[in-house]
Amino acid sequence: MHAELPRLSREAPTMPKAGIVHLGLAAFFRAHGAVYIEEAMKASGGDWGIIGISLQSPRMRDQLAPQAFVYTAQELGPEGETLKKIEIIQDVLVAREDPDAVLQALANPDVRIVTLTVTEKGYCHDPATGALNTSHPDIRFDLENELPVSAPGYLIRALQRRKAAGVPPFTVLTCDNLPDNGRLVKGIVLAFAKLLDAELAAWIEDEGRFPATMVDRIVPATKPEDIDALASSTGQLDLGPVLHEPFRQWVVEDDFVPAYGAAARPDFGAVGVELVENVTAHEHMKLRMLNGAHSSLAYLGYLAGHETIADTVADPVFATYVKGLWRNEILPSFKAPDGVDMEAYADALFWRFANPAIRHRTWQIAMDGSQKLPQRLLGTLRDNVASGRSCPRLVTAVAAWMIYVGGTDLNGKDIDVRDPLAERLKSLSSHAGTCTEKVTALLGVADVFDAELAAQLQTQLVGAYDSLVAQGVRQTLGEIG
Ligand code: CS2
Repeated sequence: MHAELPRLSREAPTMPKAGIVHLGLAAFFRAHGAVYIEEAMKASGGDWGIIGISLQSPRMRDQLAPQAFVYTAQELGPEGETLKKIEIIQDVLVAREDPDAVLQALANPDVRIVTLTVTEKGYCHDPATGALNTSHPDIRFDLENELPVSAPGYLIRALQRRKAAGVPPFTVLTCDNLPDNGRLVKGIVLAFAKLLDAELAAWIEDEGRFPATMVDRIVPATKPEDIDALASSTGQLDLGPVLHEPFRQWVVEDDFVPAYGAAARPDFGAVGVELVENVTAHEHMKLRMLNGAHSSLAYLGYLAGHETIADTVADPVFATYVKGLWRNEILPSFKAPDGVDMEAYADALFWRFANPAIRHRTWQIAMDGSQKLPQRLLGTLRDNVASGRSCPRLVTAVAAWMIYVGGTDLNGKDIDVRDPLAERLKSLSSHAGTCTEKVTALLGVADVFDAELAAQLQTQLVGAYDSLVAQGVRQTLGEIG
C-alpha cells in the first residue's frame, strides 16, 4: 500500500489560529465547508483555522495526524480530475478519548463558530416531529453527566462553560441535510438547556444564533483503491483524501452571533457562498430534488442490482423514472427559490448523477433511511396528497425502502441494512406474513410516518410493494412510464 512513499505534508509555514470547531469530521465537510472556509480566509483573511472533532472513532485523527492534518481534495469531472491540497484543519480530537479536551476547544473564546455534520441520527431527535428525543440513551446520559457523549450534549455543556466564563456563545452552523436545519438544532439545544437550567436556555435564546444552511456537493466514500491510485499518480501517500464532484453550493442564512461584529464569520460572500435571509426555498429544492431522488434511486437501484447512482441512471428505465419523478411529483410540490430555473436545475442534476467518475454506491445512500425519509420523500408526498396529485414514483420508492429494510433482496439475498432502527424494522417485517401486513407494520413506525399520511398511503403502498415483489423493479418502473 505505497508505505515506501513520503507522506503528504504541510506547506504553509504558519497555521492560522482556530476560529471554528467542526463536530463530526468526515468526508463531506472536508470536501465542502472546509474548502470554502480555506478559500474565504485566503481571499479576505481572519483566523478561521478549524479543529475537527470525531465523536466516536479515532480513524480520522490517525489518518490525518501523521500528515499534519493536510489532505487532498480530488475533484472528479466527467472529463478529468484536479487536485487541491487543503491545509485549513489544525488538529483532530477524538471525543470518546478525551471529552474534556473537546469541551475546552469548544469553550475557547477564539472559537466563534461550531459547524456540524453529525448525520441525521446525530441530533438525537425524533425524525417525524423534529423534537429532541429525551428518552434517547445518549441524551439521558448527557443530562446526568458533565462530560457528554452526544453532539447536542457537547454544544450545551460547552455553552454552559462559555456562559460561566463570560464568553459569548458560538454560532451553531449545522451542515446536515435536515429540514429547517438551523431551527431544528436550535429547538433541540433549547429543549436540552431547559431541562438543565432555565437561565442557560434564556441566555442561548438571546445571544446564540443558529442559521439554517443548504449544503450541496456529492462526495462518495473514499475507498482503499482511491488512496492507492492517488499515491501512484502523485508519488506521495495521503491516507485521507476526499473525492468530490465539481459542483458545489452553500446557502447560509446571514445570522451570526452579533457579539463578534465583523469577525463573526469568514468572508463567505467572497467565495460564492450565498448569504440569504431565509434558506427554506433552497432547502426544499435541494432536499426534495437531489436527496429525494438520491434515496429513491438508492433503494430501487439497489434492488435492481445496480452498484452506483451513475450505473442506475445509465439504465434507461431509471433515467425515465427519475426525470418523471422530478417533473411530475417533486417540482410541483414546492416553491422554487427566486431566480432559479428549475428545469435547468433538474437537467444539471441528471448529469451530476450520471457523472461516471463518481462511484457513489446505492448502498451508501440507502443507509439511515428511517432518518432520511421524512424530509426527502414524505414531506413531498404529503404536499402532493393535499393537492390531490397522485405520486406513483414516490410511493414506489417508499415501497422499495420497505422491502430493503426487511433485510432480504428480491432474489432472497441478505442486505446489510445500516440504520439506527434496523433491528426493529427487520423484525416488524419478518413477523408480518403478507405484503399487506408488512406494509401495515412498517407504516406503524411513528418515528418515520405520521398516522394521517400512513392511512392515506396504505393502499397505494401495498400495490407498489406487491408489484415490486411480483414483477421486479424494472418492470414496475416501466409500467409507471
Ligand atoms: C446522499 C447525500 O448519502 C446520501 O444520503 O444523498 O450525501 C448527497 O450526496 C449530498 O447531500 C449531496 O449534496
